[in-house]
Amino acid sequence: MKTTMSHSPLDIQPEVAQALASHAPVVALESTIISHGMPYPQNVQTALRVEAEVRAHGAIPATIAVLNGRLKAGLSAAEIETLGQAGPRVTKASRRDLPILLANGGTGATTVAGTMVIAALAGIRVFATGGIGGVHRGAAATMDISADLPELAHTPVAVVCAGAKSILDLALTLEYLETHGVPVLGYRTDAFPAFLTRDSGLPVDTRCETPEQVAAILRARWALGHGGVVVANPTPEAWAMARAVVDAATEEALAAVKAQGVTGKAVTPFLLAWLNQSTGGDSLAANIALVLNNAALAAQVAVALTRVA
Ligand code: PSU
Ligand code: MN
Repeated sequence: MKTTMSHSPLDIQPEVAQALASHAPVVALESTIISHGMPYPQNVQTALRVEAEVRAHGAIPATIAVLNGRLKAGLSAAEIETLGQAGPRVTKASRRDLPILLANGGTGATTVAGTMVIAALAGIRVFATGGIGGVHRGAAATMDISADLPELAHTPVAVVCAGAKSILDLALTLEYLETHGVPVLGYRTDAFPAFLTRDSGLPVDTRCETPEQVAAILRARWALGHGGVVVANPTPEAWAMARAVVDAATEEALAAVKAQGVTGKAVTPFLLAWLNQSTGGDSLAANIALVLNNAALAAQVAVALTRVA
């Protein structure tokens, strides 16, 4: 039987391709946060504001997704609108979902793991998101560990985030990252942030005061080999929530996951939606503020990376 070499499944938006070719700063952005992480229309508004924030800090944004069986680095506003309107009807695409979407011509919104895969293929080294997935509470029994963590172990992309939500077991999440050699940097903090709150009570590996210090560690990481880095950037003070409020909502949300038998990739979107509802929109407002904050820092880090060390 005659076989042909398949051509690349990756489409890089012309503006992004041009930036990469000229070694100009580019920041990758994920799309699960659009379709599964926030309600419409705030999801679309936020995604467009995040892109503008990246530009305002001197870098080119590349929102990443899978559309009709093609890996996309850089989306149009119309494509972002489509993903936002479709919401959870589009596949939540982590690494294991990518080959299925490619072969079947499917459409998916990429998680941190899925976005890292495509960013690395495109040659993008810096990525901004809200929070990373992690080791779930009770993982010793459920084995529910986000594919974001092994992706951070292997794929050379820096992920700027506000830490991870306290719906997870953050101590075990940091243990996993340590075991797999992933540096966790605190941006102007000594504490690993817990997304809606600024301090999980757990330490980061080192504190950085400037984007240049972050960029120096990224260069050193990649001089030693492959793999990701977590750049943990606490939610701005004005938007951070009280620990007691978040803890109470989290306990309720975890109880609902159990009672309703939610499992697999549905767990994280279910917990996020529950928190948004039970905090009367406060967590959504914080979520939007922290993503914008991460986009600004990621752009500054991408700019610093393009400077000669
Ligand atoms: N945490 C958030 N908001 C999010 C996510 C996580 O606070 O939107 C999304 C990200 O796309 C992340 C994914 O990569 O959930 C993790 O899902 P899972 O736990 O199924 O790997
Ligand atoms: Mn999971």
